[in-house]
Amino acid sequence: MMDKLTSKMAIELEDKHGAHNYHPLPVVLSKGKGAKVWDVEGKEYFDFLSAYSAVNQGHCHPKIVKAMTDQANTLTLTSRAFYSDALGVYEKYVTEYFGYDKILPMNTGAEGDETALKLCRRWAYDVKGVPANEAKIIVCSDNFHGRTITVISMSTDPDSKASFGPYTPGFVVIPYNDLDALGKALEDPNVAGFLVEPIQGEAGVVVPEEGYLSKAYAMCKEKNVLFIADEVQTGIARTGKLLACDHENVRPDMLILGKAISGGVYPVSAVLADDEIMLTIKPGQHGSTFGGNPVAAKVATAALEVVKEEGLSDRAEKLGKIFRDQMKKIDSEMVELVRGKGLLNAVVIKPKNGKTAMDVCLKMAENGVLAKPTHDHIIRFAPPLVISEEELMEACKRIEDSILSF
Ligand code: IF1
Repeated sequence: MMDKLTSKMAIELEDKHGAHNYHPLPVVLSKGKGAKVWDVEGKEYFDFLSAYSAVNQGHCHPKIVKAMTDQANTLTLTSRAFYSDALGVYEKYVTEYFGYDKILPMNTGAEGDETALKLCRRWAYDVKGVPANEAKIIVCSDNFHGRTITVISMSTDPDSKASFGPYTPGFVVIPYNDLDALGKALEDPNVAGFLVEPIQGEAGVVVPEEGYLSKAYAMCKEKNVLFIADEVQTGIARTGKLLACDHENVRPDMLILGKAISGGVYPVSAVLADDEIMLTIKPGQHGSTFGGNPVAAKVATAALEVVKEEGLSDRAEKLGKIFRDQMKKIDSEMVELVRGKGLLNAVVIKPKNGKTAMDVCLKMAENGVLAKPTHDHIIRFAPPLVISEEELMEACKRIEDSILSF
């Protein structure tokens, strides 16, 4: 019988036997419930990362877990070589939920983005009439859309991109939140789509100016270019609306979802679009072994029901305002800037006496709040949307104590 696993042992196992493609905080989690997680030694934390906004409904939500276990005991996977009694029912639910003709179900966010890129190119050739292999897709600098070779071909982040060439061609990079640059790029008749995050998550929760999304959408429509929203991180109530695009009443031509569409219980992603776009892909031209499997269908249905039943969008809106107010009250020159929407927020940390955002995160972990810096000086704060107001206030106090300790 192996000795009881300690945090130290768990870290050594991962270091010895796992690829070193991450450098985690030295915290070994073993239990989660709601807005809280516990490490191997039983220490309790408020989770302010939510697995990068995948656990919006809270850890191990009973309704979502039950949906998974019930289906897992019935039928887990059929492949799409056959129909299943779960997929069509889910497809009807989710297309009506978001207001689109059809869904193409996949598993990870990156697969969702790849699927949207393929649909956009296919639409370019079959509908818009762009010459074969000439389709261009506009993306923004500092984007994050996943880790596959084509997706990193669109990236401007050396960590994501360097030394993985040769890259997929056909992408035009413009600055984020810059309508003039978009206008110029749209002059090219071979442009088929504009792929954009409504708020740039990995870039450090960069919120564009009011009106950016609606004006960008209108400019794309004028040039018969598809507006493609990557809501993998900003979707599913995270920013205070069901979708971040809803803040500007923009209905993307293609909507990419992932992460919290399953409440963090199971890998589920999706592309939603109307028939003119979706039906350009014919049988045998795209797919995936697990895409649209019965467990994914039941889990995603339960996760989306929870969003409505528990009013998670309104919670995110209300609690997000409280969070930003609390952060702005912290009397420390380390707090340079607070920004975000709903419960997707970031604090830009000004180093003090050599102490950086990472030191703040390590101190916060000691004080029972988990978060991780993105790009050196920015701490992203994204708790589960089910966090209570008193839990949020307690966490804010711990964050303040951590920052004031320097
Ligand atoms: C990692 C970042 C966040 C995403 C958007 C697609 C995907 C993601 C807007 C791909 C995924 C994750 C990936 C994870 C860490 C996390 C992340 F730091 F990498 F950039 F959230 F900001 N579109 N984001 O945010 O979805 O294939 O991962 O399911 O790779 O370290 P995925």
